[in-house]
Formats: sequence, C-alpha cells, structure tokens
Amino acid sequence: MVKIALITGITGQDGAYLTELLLCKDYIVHGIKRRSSLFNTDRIDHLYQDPHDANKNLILHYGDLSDSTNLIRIIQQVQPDEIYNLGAMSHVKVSFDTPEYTANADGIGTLRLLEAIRILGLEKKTKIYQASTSELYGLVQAVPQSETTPFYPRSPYAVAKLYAYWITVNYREAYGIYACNGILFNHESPLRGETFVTRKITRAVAKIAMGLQDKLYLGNLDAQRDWGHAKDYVEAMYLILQQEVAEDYVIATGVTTRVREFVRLAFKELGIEVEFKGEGADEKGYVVSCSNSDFQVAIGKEIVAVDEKYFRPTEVDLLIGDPTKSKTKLGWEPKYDLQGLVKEMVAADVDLFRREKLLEDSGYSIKQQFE
Ligand code: NDP
Ligand code: GDR
Repeated sequence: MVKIALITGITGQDGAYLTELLLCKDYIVHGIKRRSSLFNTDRIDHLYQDPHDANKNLILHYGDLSDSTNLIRIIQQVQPDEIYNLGAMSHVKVSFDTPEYTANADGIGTLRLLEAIRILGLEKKTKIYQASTSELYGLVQAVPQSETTPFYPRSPYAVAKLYAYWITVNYREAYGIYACNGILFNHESPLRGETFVTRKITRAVAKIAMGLQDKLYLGNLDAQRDWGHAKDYVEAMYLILQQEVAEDYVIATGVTTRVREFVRLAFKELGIEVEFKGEGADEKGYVVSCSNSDFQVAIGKEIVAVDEKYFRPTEVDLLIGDPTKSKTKLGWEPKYDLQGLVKEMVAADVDLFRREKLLEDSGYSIKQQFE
C-alpha cells in the first residue's frame, strides 16, 4: 500500500528535506504552502512536478494554519496516513514582535489539525507528528535536557509551542490518536533561513572572504546550542511515526557549542583565524591570520561586532540534549557532526556568493535586507 503524507510547512528547511526523504520511500506527498506575493517554493523547486501530469507524487495545496476550514478540507481530500506539522512562525526573536500571530499559527494551528482529524473521524487512520522544540526547556532547569526535564519557556514562540506540545499529548490520551512530539534541538543546513544565527554567520563568512561584506553584527555570543544537521533530524521525524506506540522523543546530538565558537569554526573553514577580544556588548572579533590565498582579509581587521538590537528580552542560555531514548528506541543516530555541518554550510554559501560576485563584477548590484 502506498502511504500518503501531508506536510505543513513544506516550503521551509525541514519541509524540503522531509519531502525528499518521503519521496525516496515512495510516499505520495501532499504539502500546504502559503499564498505569497512572490514565489516561496525555492527549497522544493527541484522536486516540482507538472500539475497536469497524471502520476505525480508531490502535490501542493494553498493553505494556512490559521484557517481551520482550509485544513479540514485539505485533510478530507487527502486522507493522509501521516501528517507532519512543521508549519510555524519559527523565529524566536520575531515572536516577541508578533506574539499573537505566533500563538495562533504555532499553538492553535496544532489544535486545528488535531480537531480536523477528530471531525473527519480519522483518529484510527491518521498519525500526526508535532514539531516541538528544545526552546520549551528555556530557562535552564537541568542539563542535559531529556524527555523528563521540566519546561520553562522564555519567548512567545516557546509558549505557543508549549500549548502545541500539551494539546498533542492530550489528544493522544483523550482520543487515542497516534500523535507524537519530536522535541528537536537546533538543526541547520544550507537551506536554513538566512536570519537564524548559523546561516547568518556562514553567509557573512563567505561574503567577508570575498569582499562583499565588511563586518558581521551579532547579538549574544555566549548562547550555547546543540546544533545538528536537518537531514539527520527529518529521519527522526519519520521514525517517530513508524513505532508501535505513540511517544515523545528528544532529538539532539548531545554536544553544545557557543555562538562565538561557531563563528570561529566557520571562518576557519576558509583559512581565516579569528580572535575575540573585549566583553559583552564591546566584544569584537579580529583577523589573526589568513592562510587561504583565494580569500585575503587584512590581518587585524575587525570583522565581528556585537549589536544589542539582536539581544532577546529573555534569552535561552544553554541547550544540550540527551538523545538516549531516541538512540535506544528509534535506533536513531546523527550522521553529521558540527564540523561536517559547518563545512557544508560554508561551502554552499561560498558557492552562492561566487555567483553574486560575478554579477557585481559585471556591474549588477544585488541588495538584500537580512536582519
Ligand atoms: P522554517 O521557518 O524554515 O519553515 C517554516 C514553515 O512554516 C515554512 O514553510 C512557512 O511558510 C510555514 N508557515 C509559517 N507560518 C505558517 C502558517 N501560518 N500556516 C502555514 N504554514 C506556515 O522552519 P524549519 O523548517 O526550521 O522548522 C520546521 C518546524 O520545526 C517549525 O515548526 C519549527 O518551529 C520547528 N523546529 C525547528 C527547529 C530548527 O532548529 N530548525 C528545532 C525545533 C523545532 P513560508 O515558507 O511561506 O514562510
Ligand atoms: P533559536 O535560533 O533562537 O535557538 O531558535 P537562532 O539561530 O535564531 O538563535 C540561536 C542563538 O544565537 C543567538 N544569537 C543570534 N541569533 C540570531 N538569530 N541572530 C543573531 O544575530 C544572533 N546573535 C546571537 C540567539 O540569541 C540565540 O541564543 C531556533 C529556531 O529554529 C526555532 O524555531 C527552534 O525551535 C529552535 O531553534 C530549537
């Protein structure tokens, strides 16, 4: 029997990798994309199939997690075996600017999907994966964080996700729906959104090395994150829905790294050694040496500085996950380490900006605003 999956957030980082994975496993994949004034399917364009083809196995539907009638109609039409709820306003800092919208999409959006399953009588057929997050742990209660560590959310995003976490557990217990939370720690890739810290760094590294950017401004350099690769983490999502019993799992590498160290590692990929001096908002990163003749940046040049506008009203200082349960029960193991992740991200951004440089050198100017 061919399985049918429905992915919300299919145009995002995880949506793209999960779609690739499920298509390789011969699923028919349906995805919900938002209407936008510009094309927003860049990450899945390589998987595009002409809607006029008879045997297509990737089908997109317009929709939004804030519209329950839309969700009910799509689920009724698709009759999915598995729903992966990846759609969300996923930027922690932005959630302080748009708290009500974030609660609606990230919190109530999950309820709308669960209710749709009930309303359509699909409790025994449709399994659902909820994209829960290490942000739930927030203010450090204990480390490493596992499935039993108490939650203490520190942003409107995390509070919305807390509701989504518990409503998923509640619908599993109340109605017997196969509904699971994957509590995923930060995961990155060349497809990561440009304003998350890792991608902001790898883009800046490539641009600074090529003379396309002067300096990288960051917020809290002391924050510690357990960073993995999105490709590994979508495997875990799939595995979570293939078990006998529906349960919640932490997905993490078990290794934590400071933002400052990520910066150092990323510049080092291009042979640029950076040293940090100063403290707090006055801390800066300087070039100490430059060993790659392709990328010459002046020794002593200040290339990293702190801008307080990137600080969050309440910060999550330390995340480090304990993936013992997922290793034991799911047999899940990450294939990438941090070094491999940084290498792949920097290489992809170098490739991207080589093309931009060619355009600039030919007299075209590309201005983009990323914050
Ligand atoms: P992205 O921000 O890359 O993708 C989010 C997706 O959600 C996009 O497709 C976006 O559409 C869509 N979306 C946003 N708002 C709505 C809405 N109202 N209705 C429908 N779709 C919407 O996130 P990631 O791929 O990185 O993350 C996937 C999920 O996992 C998210 O729920 C995130 O909160 C969660 N998560 C992520 C982690 C990570 O480290 N990446 C860790 C733990 C959890 P559009 O493209 O149009 O903007
Ligand atoms: P996070 O990811 O908030 O952990 O949420 P992000 O990359 O935005 O921040 C990580 C840490 O880096 C610090 N930081 C900066 N962050 C950004 N974005 N920009 C900066 O300039 C900067 N300087 C320092 C932050 O303060 C923070 O401590 C991500 C998202 O994918 C969520 O959706 C997901 O749930 C969690 O990971 C797990």
